[in-house]
Amino acid sequence: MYRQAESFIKQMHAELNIEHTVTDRRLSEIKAEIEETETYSHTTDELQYGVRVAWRNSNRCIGRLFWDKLFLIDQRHIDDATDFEAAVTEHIQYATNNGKIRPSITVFPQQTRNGAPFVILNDQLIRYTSDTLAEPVRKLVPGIKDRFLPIVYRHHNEIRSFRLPEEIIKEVPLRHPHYADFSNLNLSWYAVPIISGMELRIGGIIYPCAPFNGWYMESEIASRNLLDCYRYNLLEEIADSFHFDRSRTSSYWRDKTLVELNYAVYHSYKAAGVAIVDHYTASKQFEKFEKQEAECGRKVTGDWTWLIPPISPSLVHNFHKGYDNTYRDPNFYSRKKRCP
Ligand code: HEM
Ligand code: NRG
Repeated sequence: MYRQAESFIKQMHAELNIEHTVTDRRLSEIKAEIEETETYSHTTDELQYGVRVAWRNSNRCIGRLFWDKLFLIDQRHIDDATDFEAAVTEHIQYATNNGKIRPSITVFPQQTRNGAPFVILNDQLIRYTSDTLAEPVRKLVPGIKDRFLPIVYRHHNEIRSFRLPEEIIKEVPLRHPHYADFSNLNLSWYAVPIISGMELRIGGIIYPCAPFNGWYMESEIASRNLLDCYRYNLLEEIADSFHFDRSRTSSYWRDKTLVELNYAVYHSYKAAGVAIVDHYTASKQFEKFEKQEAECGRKVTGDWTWLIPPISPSLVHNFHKGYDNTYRDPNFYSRKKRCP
């Protein structure tokens, strides 16, 4: 634990040009705290810097240009279930900001030798009950009638759940500017993706409950959520709403549908005043991030299989280069394997 803390504090102080004497003082403080309590706690500044670097180190994320703008909501003091539910609700409201999405992270108490008071079992805070990915939560809470999943969480040793008030969940109706019949499908998607199934690790400390969000890239919704055969599987219905010729593969109806659906999602979010990025802009932003990191003398790590967009991948620069997929801390780690 001390060695991980030391490497984190040294990295932070070097990047922020903090004096050596301050570093030495902080390190001996941490050493004493670990000897006494088997752990230590971060100052607000350390947590602020730690969450931002965790985003910067997220190998699978194409949105990292804005890593140093991440907004921290420090809720490490919460131990009461009612306060916890209020804090989760507040995160959704603060982040949504009526469509002008604010990239944010709420950090709940860290893990100690007695475990941690809170863990969220949902993989995202907002998820439709009709989604195949809702299955693990539906098993835990049978008979859900709402459109959105309740939040299921562990408070110490007790599994609890609560409903989110629907009025705080912003959604976008999907329309196509040129294909009127597409709107007859009455499709919509929620505005803000808020990942709640990952744990955050900073300087040897584990935060098992630290939901975070940015905004969507259009292809996450259009190319994957709505079209994957194990998700909403809507390729044929959507192609028909565009009146494309599905009688032969060589009409390229699948590819045309994919492109027009990405176009529809992007313009629907724009029309609704909800932040979204297209895959070209995201990729350009990522290129800028790579240049910026090089200028700071840092190496960018990345997972090529996740960084390339699921539409026209070979038209963006990421496709044509390799990435080193080494994981560096601070970072976010998937907790899926251990969850029911
Ligand atoms: C993954 C975009 C903000 C951390 C991804 C993916 C995309 C993306 C497209 C791949 C998702 C997939 O294929 O399922 C963006 C955009 C953001 C943003 C456009 C806008 C600001 C953030 C923030 C954080 C973050 C604020 C953390 C503080 C991650 C992580 C993953 C990821 C950890 C991997 C998730 C996993 O393994 O399931 N991001 N992101 N991103 N992003 Fe971002
Ligand atoms: N593909 C998932 C969301 C994964 C993370 N994407 C982001 N993250 N944009 C989906 O719901 O489609 N973020 O923090 O903004």
